Amino acid sequence: MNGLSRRTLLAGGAAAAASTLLGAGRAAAALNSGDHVPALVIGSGYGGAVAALRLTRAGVQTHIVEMGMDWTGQTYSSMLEPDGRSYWLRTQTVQPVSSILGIPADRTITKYTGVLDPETFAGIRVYQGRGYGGGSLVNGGMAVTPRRDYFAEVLPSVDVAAMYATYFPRANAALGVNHVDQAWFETADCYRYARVGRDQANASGYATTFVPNVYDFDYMKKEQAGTVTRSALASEVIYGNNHGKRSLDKTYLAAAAATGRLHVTTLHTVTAVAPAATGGYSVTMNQIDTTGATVTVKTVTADRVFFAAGSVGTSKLLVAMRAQGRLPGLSSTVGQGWGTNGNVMVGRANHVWVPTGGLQSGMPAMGIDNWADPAGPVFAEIAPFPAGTELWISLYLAITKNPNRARFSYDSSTGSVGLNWTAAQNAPSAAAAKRVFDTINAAQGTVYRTDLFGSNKVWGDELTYHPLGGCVLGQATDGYGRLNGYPGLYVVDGSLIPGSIGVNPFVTITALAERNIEKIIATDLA
Ligand code: FAE
Repeated sequence: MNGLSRRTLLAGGAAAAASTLLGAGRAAAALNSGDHVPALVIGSGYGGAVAALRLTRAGVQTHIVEMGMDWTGQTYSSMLEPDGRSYWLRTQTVQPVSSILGIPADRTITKYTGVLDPETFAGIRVYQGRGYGGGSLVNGGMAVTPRRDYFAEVLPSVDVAAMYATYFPRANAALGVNHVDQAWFETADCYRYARVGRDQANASGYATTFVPNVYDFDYMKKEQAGTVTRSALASEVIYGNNHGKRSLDKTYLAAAAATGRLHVTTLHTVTAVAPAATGGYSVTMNQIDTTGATVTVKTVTADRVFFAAGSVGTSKLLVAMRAQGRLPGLSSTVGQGWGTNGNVMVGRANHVWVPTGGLQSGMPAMGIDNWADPAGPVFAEIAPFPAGTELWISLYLAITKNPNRARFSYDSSTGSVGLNWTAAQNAPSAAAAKRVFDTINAAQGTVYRTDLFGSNKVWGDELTYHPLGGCVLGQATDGYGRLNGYPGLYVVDGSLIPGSIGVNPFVTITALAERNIEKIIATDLA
């Protein structure tokens, strides 16, 4: 119980009482210095959204603090003509595919609190979403439940039967996961690239599988038919979708808001969490403007704090708090066990008589499943290259079983947190992917593109879309995400998963959060 009853939580605090509610049920008032709240969630991605929904439904006044913007009522920038809205506080784009035919892809933009952040460490660029909805705003929507045996291998302390009977179905339902109409897929122009990728893989002896998505496939059908405004078919994806996508702001977060107990403070970056003299935790945050400048610094207190800042955000914050002596009792394993989910990108050049389509849906619908191959498990998403013109390129984001891990550490001279992943650690990912794509190239008589990730470079191995770990379940926390030694502090996001899950990760992050928050509400908040 940690000395706090549900009645206290229900009573809320001054901030909760002072908030006015918008039509959607979300409180308009941002947090102010001195506020005391029952539950504060740092970040509004998958882990944060699950915590917010389940806490509010349990009657708890819940405050989300999110460093990015609330994009409700705003528009995202075009993928082909990116502007400041596309990147987080950058004056130049940092496109995952950095060049084509020797021509650099990046362009100058206005510095703004845009939606995609390619956070750059010494040996890896980690792409993350910034905004109310976290990664759901920028991701490809691929909603994949992991292989049961690999989930059990990665998280052996978790009851696998309960995950697959209860929490994965719960997550898939709440996320609005849907399946492409397979008959339509076979004829739709926008999925020619996926059919080409599938047929070439099958002809080389590899199995393929349809991949569910949170993008509304009925909406996409209408896009193809020309009866609605295009989004996935207008090359929109990594800078946000203006239509069609069931991002978290439209699913979990909207449902939490509908309880009338959700309070959201955006453009605020949490910088410190420490025990408060009066009990609970003191949480310090910088309110920023859209140039990234700090407008004011606020400190509030919270009875419970849920870390949902993502694998990188949560790990960085906790490692800094331990090093600065604010949470000195955190486990030495906080900051460890970080990995890239084995991500590596690669492009193949098709023959001129094998077009991949000038119109390509930004939402992938098909994957090559070679995970069962013990010599080098690979699950490769057949990715779009939505340049708006025929390029004859097959692009893939391969997920591999890369055993390498890295750790975050605090640099007291700069006050920043670094990550010691090295470029060499991606070698097993490229090696596993090479076996598959060498075979496909040999069967097709094709070659790799060597111009997409730098000059004369085959592998897009300096980036990841799938940061995982840094605060591993059962090591840095107990078996449900409680931070050891600090009652009332919880981790609920992708940092709990130790570096790899074998498929695109957000369904797993969501389902694990569902499992953990159910236990926490039942035992700590009863
Ligand atoms: P996340 O969604 O990153 O949310 C963390 C939130 O915390 C963000 O909104 C941050 O702005 C916020 N934050 C961070 N630090 C602070 C702070 N100090 N104070 C306040 N707020 C803070 O975390 N996964 C799939 O399963 N399928 C896909 O198709 C897929 N495609 C992807 C495509 C791209 C381009 C990218 C970047 C990712 C993709 N992912 C995909 C990965 C997926 O989006 C990611 O695993 C989840 O978003 C991680 O969820 P978390 O809740 O851990």
